Amino acid sequence: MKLKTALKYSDVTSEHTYMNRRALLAGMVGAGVLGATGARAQDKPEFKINGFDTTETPNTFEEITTYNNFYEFGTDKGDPAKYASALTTDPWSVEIDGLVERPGSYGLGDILSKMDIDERIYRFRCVEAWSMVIPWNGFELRQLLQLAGIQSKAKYVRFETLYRPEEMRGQQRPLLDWPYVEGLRLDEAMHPLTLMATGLYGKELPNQNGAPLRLVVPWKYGFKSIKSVVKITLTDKQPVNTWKAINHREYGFYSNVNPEVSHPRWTQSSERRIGGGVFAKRIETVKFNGYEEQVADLYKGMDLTVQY
Ligand SMILES: Nc1nc2c(c(=O)[nH]1)N[C@H]1C(S)=C(S)[C@@H](COP(=O)(O)O)O[C@H]1N2
Ligand SMILES: [Mo]
Repeated sequence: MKLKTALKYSDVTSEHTYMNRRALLAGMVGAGVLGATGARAQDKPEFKINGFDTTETPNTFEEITTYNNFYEFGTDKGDPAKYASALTTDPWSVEIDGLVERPGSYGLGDILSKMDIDERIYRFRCVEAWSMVIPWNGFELRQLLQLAGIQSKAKYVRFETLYRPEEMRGQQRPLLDWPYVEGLRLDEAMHPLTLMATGLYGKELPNQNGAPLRLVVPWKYGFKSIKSVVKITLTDKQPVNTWKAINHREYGFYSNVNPEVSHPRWTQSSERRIGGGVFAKRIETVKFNGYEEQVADLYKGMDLTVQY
């Protein structure tokens, strides 16, 4: 495993120091963003994307690992933290098949030995209108797809989560149509922002966050970021993703963060930043979750109110 970033969590002594060093690097301290009022209390999120990283203060490890959506372990936000330790994540392999040159079962250790592990401080926006800032570790999905070799007819990538009801107690009930499935268009999958996360805060990925390997697509609603991936299929047909299959009026295939397209049951124009406290004001939701400059080109000519 090769670590590319100069500043890693393991370089510093505490989460507090870590965040302040990140802020210093981002030039935020001088601007007073870390002052008493804090970015979380402001109406407009104040941030820049420097390279890959947002300049906002990351949520704490505690927040990121105790407020989760992972229906394989139950539907309450606290269920994954309570029950996901039952999941065996070693050994782990990923079946890569479909329109690839080298289909087969790829062991996780083998994959990791070939990937460049980076740190990415990403904004994360759930379709339920809450958000966090998460310091992930991981590698770009395109590196893995290139390892398998992409055939020229491939247009989409389909992902599948593990199905193991003995260890994933939520799968013993028909909460969703198991296994959880997600998909991306190939150009979205090849975008350098699209990450396969293997850790957070420089630590191994906790089970509740989708260990040992989960997708992270920061400009899309959180449900696209499928957890505990065991299968990746390149295909020429748009995959049917789990949430769209359940309710296609409420959840689409693209699922790009878009404040102009409301969910049928609530607005998507603002969000609640986790950790802000009960009195914190909601912050404005921004198009493509703040990554418009990086990804808008992927959707040129598309009507995003129709292809939501
Ligand atoms: N397999 C699987 N992946 C999943 C989910 C799930 O229930 N099962 N929930 C999704 C939703 S709705 C969100 S918001 C994010 C939550 O990721 P986090 O718990 O790491 O913040 O995971 C996504 N990936
Ligand atoms: Mo979500």
